[in-house]
Amino acid sequence: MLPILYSFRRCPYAMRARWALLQAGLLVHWREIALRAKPQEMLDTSPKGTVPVLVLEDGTVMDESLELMQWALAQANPRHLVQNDANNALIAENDAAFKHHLDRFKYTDRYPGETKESHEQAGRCILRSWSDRIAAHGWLTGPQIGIADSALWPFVRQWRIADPDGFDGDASLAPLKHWLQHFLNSPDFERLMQRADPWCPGGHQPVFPADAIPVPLDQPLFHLAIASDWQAAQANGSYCISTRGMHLEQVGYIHCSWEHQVADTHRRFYTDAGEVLLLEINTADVAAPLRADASPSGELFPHLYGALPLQAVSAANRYVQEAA
Ligand SMILES: N[C@@H](CCC(=O)N[C@@H](CS)C(=O)NCC(=O)O)C(=O)O
Repeated sequence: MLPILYSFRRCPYAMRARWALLQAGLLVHWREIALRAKPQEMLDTSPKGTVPVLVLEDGTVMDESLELMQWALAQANPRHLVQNDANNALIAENDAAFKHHLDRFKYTDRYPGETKESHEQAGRCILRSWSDRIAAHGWLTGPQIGIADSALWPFVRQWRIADPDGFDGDASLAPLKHWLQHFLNSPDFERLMQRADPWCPGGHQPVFPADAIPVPLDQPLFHLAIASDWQAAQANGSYCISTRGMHLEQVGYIHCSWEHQVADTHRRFYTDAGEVLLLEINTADVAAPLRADASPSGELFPHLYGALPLQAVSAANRYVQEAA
């Protein structure tokens, strides 16, 4: 049984929650809702009536997006998103001051007595402070991506949608624009914005992400490893190479194959790689989440969203390419 996620496609809080679920390699039953007609099941679970809401198998309910992000990253944080006070302070600034100005800038007519200009100015002032941080450090709170980066970009996107010319034309926001583009260009953005019809009890129950499936645990997984990488892992205690020349932290997961996919994976990426080992992975000994995600061709491949413990590898034999 998977956790249940009540979500709304364009809600920035739900977007950041879905982003964290994607990063952590998790799969959930996806109940897309219409804000004007919230399902009674959701209100019974969380009477405050906001999305996102995540309901775990044991009945635990999380109905604050930040709580949900933190829970997801506690399951797996393969890109090592930084979580510290500086990140929390920025999220607090976004959720209070920036959201306040964003709403009044975007929907001024819903707030009698407010002027668009004052909120534009105040919102831009916050955006500039974030842009300055990115210019100085690379990410909002330092040289490494943090939970604040992942939590804020859907709100910055909303601001830009409300005022694309003002946002793009403001030279002081150039670092922020570039930062936003990083998220929008990521393949995860498309997955995050997949559409689903509003859920109704007894109706079709899709999963999120819609192009993924759970990895069956009754069959081994395989991973082709450069022999020297596998030797280095013996000293480190775990293996953290995603695929040839790429680290787990860069990619976000370790590429694996089912048995029938190994030969083709070798042919495509490893023929000139020197000594290559075929690791056979016992899924029962893997702690990090496993999820099978669609590759660009549509073929599903199993992915491990964390380090591969050495004891989960039941065999590591030299891979000999099959005769063509
Ligand atoms: N603090 C909540 C805020 C969530 C929130 O306000 N979501 C909006 C949608 S973007 C909502 O559900 N509003 C209820 C409504 O419009 O009826 C969180 O972080 O999850």
